[in-house]
Amino acid sequence: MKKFLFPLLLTIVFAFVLSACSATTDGHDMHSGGEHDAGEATMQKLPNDGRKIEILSPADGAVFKTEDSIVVEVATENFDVAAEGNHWHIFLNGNEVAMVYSDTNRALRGLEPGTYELKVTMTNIDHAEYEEGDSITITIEK
Ligand SMILES: [Cu+2]
Repeated sequence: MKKFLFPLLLTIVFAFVLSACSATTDGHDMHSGGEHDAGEATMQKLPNDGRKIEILSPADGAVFKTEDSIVVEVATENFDVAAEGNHWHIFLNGNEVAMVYSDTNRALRGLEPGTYELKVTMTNIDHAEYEEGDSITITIEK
């Protein structure tokens, strides 16, 4: 009986890990591109060299309802978001949720209640990020 149970347990654990992985991958579908899932965490950060990005809205500490559309608007200096390949990334609690090309705003919807660190970074055509971004904290209430 024990000899049978152990592989069965392994299979269950493995299936669980697999489903957890695919759930994470689904989240990445919010990317407008989505072609840079692999190796992102290990990708080297680029020095800013005078490039700046600032979150204009929401305000730091802003509170929203779950049904709200949260418009993230940024301003950049020495970084043209409309230039070929240039774009910026939005992270919620460290998870990348959007890549924005040729625009300085993006609406986020359907966030679960909770407190989130909302972070933005400028990135080049290869999705390599400039190390200094900007971040604020927002809260979503039911
Ligand atoms: Cu990117």
